[in-house]
This record gives sequence, C-alpha cells and structure tokens, in this order.
Amino acid sequence: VAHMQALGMSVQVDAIGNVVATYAGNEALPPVMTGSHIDTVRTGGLYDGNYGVMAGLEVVATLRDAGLRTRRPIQVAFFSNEEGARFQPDMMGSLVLVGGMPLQEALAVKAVDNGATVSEELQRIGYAGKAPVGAPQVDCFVELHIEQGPVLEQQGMQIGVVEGVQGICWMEFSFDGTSNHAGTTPMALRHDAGVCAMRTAAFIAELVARYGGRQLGTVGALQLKPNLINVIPAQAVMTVDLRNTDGALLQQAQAEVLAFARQLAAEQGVRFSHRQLADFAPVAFDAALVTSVERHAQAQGLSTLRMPSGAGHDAQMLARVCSTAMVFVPSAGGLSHNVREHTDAEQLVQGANVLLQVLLEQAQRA
Ligand code: HGY
Ligand code: MN
Ligand code: MN
Repeated sequence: VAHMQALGMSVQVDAIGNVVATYAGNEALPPVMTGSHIDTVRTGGLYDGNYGVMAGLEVVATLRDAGLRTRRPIQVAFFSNEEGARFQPDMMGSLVLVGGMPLQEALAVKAVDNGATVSEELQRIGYAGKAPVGAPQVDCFVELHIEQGPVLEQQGMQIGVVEGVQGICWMEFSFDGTSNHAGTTPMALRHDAGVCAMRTAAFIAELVARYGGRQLGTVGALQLKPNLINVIPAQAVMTVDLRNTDGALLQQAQAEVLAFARQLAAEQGVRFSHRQLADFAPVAFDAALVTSVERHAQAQGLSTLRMPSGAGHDAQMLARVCSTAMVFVPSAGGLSHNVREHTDAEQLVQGANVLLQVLLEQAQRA
C-alpha cells in the first residue's frame, strides 16, 4: 500500500480486505485491472501472488517515469485470502468481490488453526475496509503469475499463455469412531476412524490413477485424535483437494470419493460427515485477450506455450465479471508452495514486460 501511495495512486480497501489502487487515466472509462494476492501458504515462497502485484506496480512506475497517462485508468489490486489455507474457500476475497459469496458469510468463516473469524482478523490487521464490496466495473483483468508447475521449464518455453483454470473441489471429511485399547480390542470389534480416513486417502490415489488424464487428488491435512500410539483413533479429520480441467469428470470423482467414504464408515460403524469447502468449475479466459498476451510475448521475441492453469487464481473469479487472461513465467524445478520456489530475475522481467504491453494496449482502447 505504501508503494501504491508513493506512485500517487488512490487506494481503496473494501469490507473483505481487498485493496485496489488506481492510476488515473485521461478518460472516465472503465479501468483496466491487474494484480494478484500477497497472502501465501505458511510454507510458501516469495513469488506466488506477490510477483503479480509488484509487477503491476512496476508497470505503473514505468508509465509515471515516462510521463504517460493512458485513456483508461489502470488499477493494481491484491485480493484477500487467495490461498484459502486458514479460511476456506480459496480465492475468497475475489469471490466475494464478484458476488460469488455473500460478504457476511465470508466474514464469519473461522480459521482452521485457532478459530478466529475473517472479520476479527481483518480488524486485527487493520484491513476491515470501508469501501463497499461490489462487482468491479472493470474493462478487463490480466494477472501475471509464476506457473507453479514444471511445464514451461520442461518444454523450454518462456511465457505461458494461460487459456483457463481447471476446476477445483475442496472437501473436509470427519470420521467419528470409538477410541479403544490397541492391544485388547479385536479387529472385528473396532470402530477405527483412522483406518477410514487412511483407506479413503488410498482410494483417492487409486481413483486418480484410474481416471488418468488431468485428474488430480491430494490429501494435504489429516488429524487423528487422540493421536496416540496405543489408542484406536476416535476421530479423523482430513481434507480432500480434487482438480480436473474437465468439470464433468471432476464432479464424478467427487461423487465417487464421497460414496466410498460413506460406505466404508457405515461398514466400520463410524459416523461420517463432510463440509464442502470450495467447488469451482473450470474457467475459460477471454480468447481475444489470451491472443493479445500471446501476440505481445512473441513481439518481444519470447517463446510461448498455451496452457491451462493447474493452480487456482483470482483471475478465475474475475473471469465471471470481465474479460480475463493470465501470463505465466517458469518456476524453477516446477516447485511452488515451498520456500525454495524460484524464478530468475530475467524471467520475472520478461513477464512484466509482456504485462506492460498487454495493459498498455487494453488501456488505450476506447
Ligand atoms: O490452491 C490453489 O490452487 C491456490 O494456490 N489457492
Ligand atoms: Mn497464487
Ligand atoms: Mn498459492
């Protein structure tokens, strides 16, 4: 925000903590927006999200240094809680912004770690903004981001021309059984919540292998209670992250996993419940804007690859209200959500220059 103010931008903070800074244009036309997120997963790296925001500010600094004002205003935003690591769903700030989740519902979500609500945390950090949350009247949205996967590096390509984002399904499964003595309880008499969770995780791995294609499945969090070596787990709580570029297959995978968990819990005499934490269909970006990204990258002599995004992004939400596209730069070793996440400075500059040209073209349009 200090960077934004130093650039002479007007800054607004909305009620879900989204921050939108505006570099005025010459005409009162709907602005062109760029940006991303500045929250990370706890074990995240430097570039996921932050890169897109800082590059957006670099674009504005470049225009200001050149004494340039475009027809349309240019906005640089960062959206709250893109990661969804403490508060589900992910992309929460941009989802509320585009009307995909009621503000009050989002403000009431409790953190998985300490139960604090989004509202309490926004107050605590001073970002419970005054600006009302409403679908932004923006002309288009372009997000620059690291790929977070291995494709560009493996194929030796410099710029990812992102055509869309795959579907994401997040669920939380709770198995409630009976804790008992690990030494005296016959296997046939157990109501083992841990076995239910772990066999469900194994089922997910088998389902992904069976589906093949672009089906992905991850069990990232699993808590056992009482979590003691000689006590049959009374409770198991696990997260399920399923993704696919094909929305129908994703729904089918979700139904299969739920059916398996329910059936197994019933067989084991264990109570089962689940919470839907995110359910976002695949999104296709605006074809003309995608082509603009490709054209400007190639005009700068950069090699390009059209590809879907494996990770969720705020662009996935903005695509609901305006023409949207994304620009990727390579991730070293395809690593992300890992402190060793890295992209070379030269590659960061290449991505920022593509962003500059795309935003210039869009902001000069009548
Ligand atoms: O989970 C995701 O894909 C994103 O990092 N929130
Ligand atoms: Mn991100
Ligand atoms: Mn991320």
